[in-house]
Amino acid sequence: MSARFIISAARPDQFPPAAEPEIAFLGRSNVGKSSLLNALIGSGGAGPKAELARVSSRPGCTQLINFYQVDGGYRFVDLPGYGYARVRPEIKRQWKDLIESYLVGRHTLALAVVLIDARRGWMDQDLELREWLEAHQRPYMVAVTKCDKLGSQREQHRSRQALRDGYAGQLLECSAITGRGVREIWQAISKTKNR
Ligand SMILES: Nc1nc2c(ncn2[C@@H]2O[C@H](COP(=O)(O)OP(=O)(O)OP(=O)(O)O)[C@@H](O)[C@H]2O)c(=O)[nH]1
Ligand SMILES: [Mg+2]
Repeated sequence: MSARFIISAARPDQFPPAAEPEIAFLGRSNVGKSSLLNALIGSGGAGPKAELARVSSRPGCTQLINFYQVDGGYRFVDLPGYGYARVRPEIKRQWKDLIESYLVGRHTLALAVVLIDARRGWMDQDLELREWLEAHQRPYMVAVTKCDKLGSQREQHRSRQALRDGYAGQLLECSAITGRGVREIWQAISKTKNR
C-alpha cells in the first residue's frame, strides 16, 4: 500500500478539489488518529512501516487538516484532535470550525472513522461528535484504539462494557502497535465504494 501527502489545509479554501472518496479520522487529541492512518497505509507492504502522518506523544500534534492520496482510489484525511485542554479557546474554536466545515461541506466524505481510547471510553466531546454525525447523516464507524494497553482480561471486559453503554453499533477493536483491527478497517473502507 502506498500513499502520498497532498496538502495541509488551515482553511476550507485550501482543501484540495474533491475527487476520490475520502476516509476521515476523527477523535480526541492524542487518541492515535495519525498512528492508525500510518498503520493502515503501512499494512500489506514490505519493508519498514510507512510513517506518513506525524505522530507525537504531545497532544495537539495535528493542527491542520492533512490530505493523503492512497492506493486504491481513496484519500485519507487526518483531522486535528479535539478536547486538548491546553489550547487557547480561540484556537479551539478555529479547529472546531475547520473540522465542522470539512464534515458539513465535503460531499466526497465516504466514511468517518471515530477513534475512542479503549482505556478512557466515551467522553463528552466524543458523544457530541457522534450525535452530530448522526444528526447530519454522515457515515461513520467507531474504532477503539490502544487496545494493546489493556493488560488483563478484566480490563478488557470493563472497557468493552463501558463502551457498550448507550451504543449499540459496531465497535472495532484495534491497535496501531500490534496491527489489530487494521484488516477490518480496510474491509469497512472497501465497502464504502459499493454504497
Ligand atoms: N500503545 C499504543 N500507543 C499508541 C497507539 N496509537 C497511538 N499511540 C501513541 O499515542 C500517541 C499519540 O498518537 P498520535 O497518532 O499522534 O495521536 P493523534 O490522535 O494523531 O493526536 P493529535 O494529532 O494530537 O490529535 C503517540 O505517542 C503514539 O505512539 C496504539 O494503538 N497503542
Ligand atoms: Mg495527529
